[in-house]
Parts: sequence; C-alpha cells; structure tokens
Amino acid sequence: MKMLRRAVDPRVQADPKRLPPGQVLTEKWPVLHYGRVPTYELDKWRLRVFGEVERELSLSYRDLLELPAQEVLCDIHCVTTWSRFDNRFFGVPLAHVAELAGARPEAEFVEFHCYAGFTTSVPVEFALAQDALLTYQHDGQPLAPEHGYPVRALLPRKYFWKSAKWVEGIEFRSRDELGFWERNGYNNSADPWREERYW
Ligand SMILES: Nc1nc2c(c(=O)[nH]1)N[C@H]1C(S)=C(S)[C@@H](COP(=O)(O)O)O[C@H]1N2
Ligand SMILES: [Mo]
Repeated sequence: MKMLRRAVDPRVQADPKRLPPGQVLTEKWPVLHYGRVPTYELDKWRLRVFGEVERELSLSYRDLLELPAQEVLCDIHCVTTWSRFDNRFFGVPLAHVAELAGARPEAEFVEFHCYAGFTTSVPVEFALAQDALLTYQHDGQPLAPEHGYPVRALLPRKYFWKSAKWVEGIEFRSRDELGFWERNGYNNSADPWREERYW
C-alpha cells in the first residue's frame, strides 16, 4: 500500500521556524471579514488622522499616493490557521503618518476605524515599526475590493485580523480600546509566535 503524504513546502523545509505554531501554509489568499465589501468613489474617499496628535489630518487618496512609500515583503498569519508567505505590499509607513500628524508622547495605542464601524488597535510601537504600512498595493496591483481597497493597515507581526481593511480613520490614543474581533473573543495581543489566538 502506498502512503500519500503531502509534500512539505520547500520554504518551510528550508526554514521550519518560519511557520508559526499551529499554522498551515496556503498559496491562495483567502478572504475573511465581517459584513459586506464596500465600494468607494476614490475622489470622495478621505482618511482622517486624529486623537493624540498636534495636527488632525484629512488625506485624500491623491494626498496619500504622494507620501513617501515603501515595499514590505512579509508573511501573513491568520488566526484561523492559514499562513501565506512572500506577500509584497507597498504603501506609506504608518510611522510617516504619525510624524505628519505629530503624534504626541501620550499616544500609546493606535486604533484603526474602518468601514461599517469595524475597529482594531495595536500598541503604538507596532504601528511605528519598519514593516507597518498603510498599504494600497499587493504584488504591484491595487488591493482588490475584498482585500481592503483602497487602503488597509498592514501589521505583519500580528495575526492578520489586526491588518484592518477599508481604513477610514487612524486614531492615536492614550488608552487602548478593544476592537471588533477583540470584543468577540480574540486575544488583544495577537502574537502568532506565541499563539495568542483567543482569550
Ligand atoms: N474592516 C475590516 N477589516 C478586517 C476584518 C473585518 O471584518 N473588517 N477582518 C480581519 C480578519 S479576521 C482577517 S483574517 C483579515 C483577512 O484579510 P484578507 O481577507 O485580505 O485575507 O482581515 C482583517 N481585517
Ligand atoms: Mo481572521
């Protein structure tokens, strides 16, 4: 009798520690969210930056495209156990947005406000990290509507639900506020390496 065995992905074979505990590699990019996918008219779209900042901002899509941008090549890890390697995102570092708005020293958390009231938050040091973006491109293409078009957050050090899609506001806060999934049982820290999935 022949045993059927799924071949181990060469990238995992080369570096077994690259896949966080309990995760399974996928090639496709699954779609996951609560509610329906919004449609936006780009010329009416605005991103509001507010809270513990010196200057509130209201950025148009055009404004955003003019800000310094960078590429982030990263792996993404969903709490539902799929991981996808080698995602090439492009966008504005959240650190740059913080600088533009003049985030105050009191700002310890960043809360993302999204379409239909969805929210999520991270401690400010994650938002200011090199690999944290406000992203509008994946693999050289504009984000697909179901993946957050026009703009989503990218916080690759956390489970992917912290990478909020359809971001409309960024709030710098002195105190944290639990987001949508976090109020519904997801672990607020969300570190995939420590398997912080649920409360
Ligand atoms: N606005 C918004 N962003 C969201 C969500 C959501 O429900 N609404 N779900 C999160 C969850 S649970 C996951 S796993 C990822 C999935 O992103 P993807 O559909 O691009 O894979 O989006 C996150 N961002
Ligand atoms: Mo998720």
